[in-house]
Amino acid sequence: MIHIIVGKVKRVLQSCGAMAASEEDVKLLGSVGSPFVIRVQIALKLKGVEYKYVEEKLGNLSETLIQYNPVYKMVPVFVHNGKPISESRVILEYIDETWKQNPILPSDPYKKALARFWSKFIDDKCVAAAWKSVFMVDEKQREKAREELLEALQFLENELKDKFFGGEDIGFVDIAALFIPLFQQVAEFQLFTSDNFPKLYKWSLEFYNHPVVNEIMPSKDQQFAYFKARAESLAASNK
Ligand SMILES: N[C@@H](CCC(=O)N[C@@H](CS)C(=O)NCC(=O)O)C(=O)O
Repeated sequence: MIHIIVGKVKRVLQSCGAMAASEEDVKLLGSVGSPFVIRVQIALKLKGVEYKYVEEKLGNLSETLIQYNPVYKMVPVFVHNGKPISESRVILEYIDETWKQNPILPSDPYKKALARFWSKFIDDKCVAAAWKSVFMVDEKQREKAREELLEALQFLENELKDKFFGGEDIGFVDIAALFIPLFQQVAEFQLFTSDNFPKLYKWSLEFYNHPVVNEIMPSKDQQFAYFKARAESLAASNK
């Protein structure tokens, strides 16, 4: 008798849990092809979190987006139960803390600090140099940025010890670093090969072959369209 009652209680609790999960209001404002948005999409997919995607047009962002992110006026913006969060790395941390399954940050404080350090390094050194190496008008400045980028990639090459930066599974740094293989596809120059950066090269193949990444990564055409829109948006804001 007692186990029948326990079973009933469990089923009621489970259905309450399902209701709570489906009542969550999870929204992502993004722009197709944006590496920063893809970061968030990969994290949500890894966690199995359902969300509503709202497409924004770069250079002509919606009023809603600007209300949510008046400081930077950028995608991605993640909205959880009406509360907006901006900046892709901040969003990743929020997602990891809110949905505990399949963690993307290590629990060990030192390893967590390192993951934060390297993901910041990727944004500060790799992403910045990558943009410049493509968008600078002056050929000399583009060349200088390319050298800076290669220098930064060497640090990452040295840092890569396992299959992924996060070990055997994809983690925070891998997600942050998706910029690199994505950029390789659209850049007119060869960023890394199996000769100059063998570990990064192998990592990029493993990364792309990961079923979640593979499903989320945009097509080449979408990436080109994104880079074109980004270039136009940057040019317009510099006028
Ligand atoms: N640091 C930001 C960078 C986000 C960012 O650069 N977003 C770009 C698109 S990739 C954007 O929204 N630009 C506004 C525009 O071009 O109108 C993050 O990590 O989320």
